[in-house]
Amino acid sequence: MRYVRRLSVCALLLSLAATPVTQAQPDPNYTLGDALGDAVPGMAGRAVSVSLTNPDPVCGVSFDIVYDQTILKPFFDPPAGPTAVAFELTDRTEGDPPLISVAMTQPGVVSVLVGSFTAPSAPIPAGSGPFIRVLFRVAANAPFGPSALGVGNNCTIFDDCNNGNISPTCHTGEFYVGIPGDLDGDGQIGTSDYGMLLNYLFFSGPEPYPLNAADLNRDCFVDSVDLATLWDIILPIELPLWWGCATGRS
Ligand SMILES: [Ca+2]
Ligand SMILES: [Ca+2]
Repeated sequence: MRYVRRLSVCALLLSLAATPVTQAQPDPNYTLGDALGDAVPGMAGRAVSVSLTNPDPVCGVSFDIVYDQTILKPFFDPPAGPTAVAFELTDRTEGDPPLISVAMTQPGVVSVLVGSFTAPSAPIPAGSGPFIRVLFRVAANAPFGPSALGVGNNCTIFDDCNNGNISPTCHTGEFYVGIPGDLDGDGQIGTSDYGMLLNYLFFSGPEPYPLNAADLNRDCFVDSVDLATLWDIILPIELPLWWGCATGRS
């Protein structure tokens, strides 16, 4: 069973104040960010995954996710506090339970802190990939297309749990609001989307983006079933039935 201790926002601020951030050139070997998510308008509880690359184990990380308020709203977790935002851990952070604070600290900003801060513990092992997923809901009137997810403010890696900080290279990501079946992002569902999926599945063509737009039966796989489903959707749109002109049996 997953065990997670939450920090209050006050504890978060106190811990950050007690841990002076070293102003240094970003280290290209350590990266934080690449926040990615996708959904259709009105969808709730959609995960924005945030990635971390660290060649050595680290004690923790802190960063802000800056999002477009007209498109995204935090998916709150009321039992954890009035501004607490729901999140999920990944395999990278589940092994050694860290302290976690995920909270909306101002409109348009969710602040995240993950770490133990008790030397010599190092809860995040060396590796690369998503380490936390923060949940949002998508506005019902969100426009289609990408919007930036900034990861920059307070972007810090806590190296050795003893005030040893690293300035990582911080990468901005994006949230994509899409239409199921629109795989080329032109806002329409048509034969070009079918061709793209056919090419991807059988001819090593480029991967549709976002890939979730191609999982039309929501079984978490993209395969020939989705291709057939897409054709069923396209057929009545692109090939309307015609009134015939027959005069007898051929
Ligand atoms: Ca399209
Ligand atoms: Ca599928």
